[in-house]
Amino acid sequence: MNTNVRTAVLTAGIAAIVAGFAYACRPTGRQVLTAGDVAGKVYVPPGQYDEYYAFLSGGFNGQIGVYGLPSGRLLKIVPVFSQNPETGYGYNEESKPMFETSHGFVPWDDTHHPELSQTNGVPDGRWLFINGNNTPRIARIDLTTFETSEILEIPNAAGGHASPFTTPDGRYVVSATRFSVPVPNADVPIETYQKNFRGTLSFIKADEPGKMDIAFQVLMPGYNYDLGHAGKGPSDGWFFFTTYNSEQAYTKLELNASKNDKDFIAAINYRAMEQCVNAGKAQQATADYRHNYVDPHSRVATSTRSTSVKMIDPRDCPGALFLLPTPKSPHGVDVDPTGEYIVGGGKLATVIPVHSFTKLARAIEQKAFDGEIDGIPILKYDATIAGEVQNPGLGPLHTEFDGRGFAYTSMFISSEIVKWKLGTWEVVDRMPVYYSIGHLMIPGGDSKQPWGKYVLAMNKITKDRYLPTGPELAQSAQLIDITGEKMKMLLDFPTTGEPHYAQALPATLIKDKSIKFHRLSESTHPHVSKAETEAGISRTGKTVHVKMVAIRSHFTPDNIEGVQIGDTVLFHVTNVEQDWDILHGFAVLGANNAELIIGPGETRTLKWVPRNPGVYPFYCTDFCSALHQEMQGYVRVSPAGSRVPLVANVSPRAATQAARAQALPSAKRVER
Ligand code: RUQ
Ligand code: CUA
Repeated sequence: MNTNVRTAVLTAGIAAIVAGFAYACRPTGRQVLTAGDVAGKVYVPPGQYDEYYAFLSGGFNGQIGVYGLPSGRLLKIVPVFSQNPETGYGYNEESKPMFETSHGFVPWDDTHHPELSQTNGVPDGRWLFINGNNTPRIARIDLTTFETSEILEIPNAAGGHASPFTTPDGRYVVSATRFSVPVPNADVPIETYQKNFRGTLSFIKADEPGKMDIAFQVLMPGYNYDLGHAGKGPSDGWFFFTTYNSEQAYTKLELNASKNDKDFIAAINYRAMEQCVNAGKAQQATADYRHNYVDPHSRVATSTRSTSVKMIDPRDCPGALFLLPTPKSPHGVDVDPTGEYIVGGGKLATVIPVHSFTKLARAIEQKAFDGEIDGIPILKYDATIAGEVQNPGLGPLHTEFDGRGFAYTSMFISSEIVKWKLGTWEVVDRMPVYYSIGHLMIPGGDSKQPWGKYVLAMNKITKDRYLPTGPELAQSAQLIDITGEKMKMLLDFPTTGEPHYAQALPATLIKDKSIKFHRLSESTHPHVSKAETEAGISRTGKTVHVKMVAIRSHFTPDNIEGVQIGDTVLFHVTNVEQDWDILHGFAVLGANNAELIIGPGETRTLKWVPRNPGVYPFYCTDFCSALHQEMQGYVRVSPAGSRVPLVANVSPRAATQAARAQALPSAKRVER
């Protein structure tokens, strides 16, 4: 058979397998625990807490779902790359800059990989990072507030998929381009792919809030880059990335990127690369990217533009980058807790290949090379491979570890989790999952110290597992007990969006650091009202600023007159409550962009451009108190040029101040 025919047969075969397996496998053979046993293991009695926080990517909804484990209860949605009406994120004026990119305002992206910050290779509960896949970005979520506090755009990249995996010392998170593109991007024929298209690996400084930035980028061959993980222990200082499409196809990748028996894991000694960069071996390359950051005191986001990065060609740093042949179109690359084993997930491979770091280091020393690509030496497969897990199932994707010497690999095509032993490579258990598992997650399961009590399966297809809800069903997670020799299925629970990957850690590492309210006394918001006496109204040209206070159960002011057609009204509403979980909302009839939700001690701004004269009510949208329904007010809007004076019923002191501030502009207006 020539290669094309063989590939076609293989692809057809895979398609048939996918179709056959994807949802045909109902529970078979396996002893399922009785309902009573299982219920006891996932039951969290009313008033008690879950043992773990789990952070599940929301996939195409651009958010993160925070769940308690083992109950599977949804605790919160943290909006990251998508506007969210539940919090007003991306609608209120303070948070809009978080969506600024070199392409303008991008309020919806695709999240894939949550990654907890680590100290000494162990999740520390300070931050969570997650990637935006489409317009490549990385966000930092502050785990004291469960809010997105920082977003960095990744330039010279297209599709930030292998991202944002962290180094054990927390200095860097990474992002590798999924799609190769011209670097810098340029108008070239697509058929010049091999000549003009390149990949980049980005190392991003991540250990200081507010200071995320590209430390350096590494120029790579024009492949697709899929996933990455840092070395640890003996392999600390190295980073491993999977590549596929080493064929460098640019059309019908399904076929044309599945020809080679092996693609590569790129192994990069990033400390050596860093030294080369510091020694001036990198070029200053043009770039265009944004860094968006929420000031912790004003809670106002700003967006800053940068226009260059340090870019290094591996040829200028010999000995820092190698390619490890790995079968076949590998997807995941996972490093075991000891740091010795590097597991590839060859989605079209029939084995799970495991490289040894010791052998890798020796192979480099002995120059056991098999040619090179763009100056990057290719190591001999036999020189680095530690073993292959035989007959693991079909479609190995991702591997996590329990810290007791076992690995768990998700098998997409055969819809199962396979447990195998590190070192002997023997399969010791299998658990069917429903259906078509992508990632799996053990709390701390990609770190030096897994809390190996559960594995969570995150499945792409739900089919018949829940009550039908039309053509689109909830995505699905399944919780499995891994404390015994055999895995035990405990729980199905639906998830929001597509939970590509997740991270989890013991709740004790986070829960006591959670902030209960923002201190009003520390607010530096330019339009804060720290007391009702500071509320008021003022006009600058055609902009009306309303400084408003929300407190149980009224707004100050609650009646506003003198707004005219042609004005832009900015309601700066401060929730002056200093109490946990007391939020207020603000909605005004006809506002196009949003409502507000205002946390205790916070100031949020709603922009409103009234279109017709009339009287418009506003009210609190968050049921805050017994008299929540009384929490309302009116704005009177008059025609342009009207003589209705600008007034708001605030406290007498505030009213005098406002009148003084108004004296000039309103006199002018009367003359018009
Ligand atoms: S991926 S299903 Cu986007 Cu992490 Cu593997
Ligand atoms: Cu304030 Cu309801």
